[in-house]
Amino acid sequence: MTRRTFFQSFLAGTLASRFLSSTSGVAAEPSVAPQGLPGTSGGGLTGPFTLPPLPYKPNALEPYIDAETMTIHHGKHHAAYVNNLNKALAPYPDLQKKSLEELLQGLDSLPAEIRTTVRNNAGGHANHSHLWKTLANPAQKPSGKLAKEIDQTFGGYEKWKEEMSKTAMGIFGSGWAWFARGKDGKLFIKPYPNQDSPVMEGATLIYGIDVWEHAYYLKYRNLRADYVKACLEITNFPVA
Ligand code: MN3
Repeated sequence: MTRRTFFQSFLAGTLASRFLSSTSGVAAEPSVAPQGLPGTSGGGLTGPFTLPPLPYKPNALEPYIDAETMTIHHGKHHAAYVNNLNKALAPYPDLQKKSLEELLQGLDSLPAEIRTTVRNNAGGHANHSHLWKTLANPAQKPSGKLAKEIDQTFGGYEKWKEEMSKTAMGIFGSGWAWFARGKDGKLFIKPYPNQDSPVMEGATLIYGIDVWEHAYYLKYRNLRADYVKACLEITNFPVA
């Protein structure tokens, strides 16, 4: 069985077929409601938020991140955050008009019964939507003004990588190491638990390392350090 055949039979769901079709050049199937994930969305629910397509093929980041991990991470995990968020917001038409940033920065004002669900799933949707856009193989290193700021703030790109690695390795359990720009304009690197993110503080995401085991366990097993090292080889910084 080829790798591709394996994926197609393994991920025979609607989402996966659409995903594979859209990334392999085959004509996309007509738009259908998102597939329900067991124990999550309840199925067929549409809502204000949608899963963005991966901006490259699932194997584009090999050998650093394998295609199977990318396919499941995007098509199952990220999709579940989107579905769960839509489901939580379904009884609240006014909240459906809010952006991810507005939801994450206004958690305290949300109804108590959906606050944690929105925190986890709007966070997950925002974090992963940013993540896919900021990975590339080969890497696009920081340039221009951002490169200068990284030099000034961290003492150079290699030192920045060390700080990102240390932060990612220091997280106990699931979370993210985020490199971001605060509301005060300053760059920082900080660990966040679960799907929390600098967006909650009004900061702007630049680069994150997802240290949930779902991001690496198929390939790297328990070797988080090797996965973190790989993440720092596929950074995609905008040309600045
Ligand atoms: Mn993840």
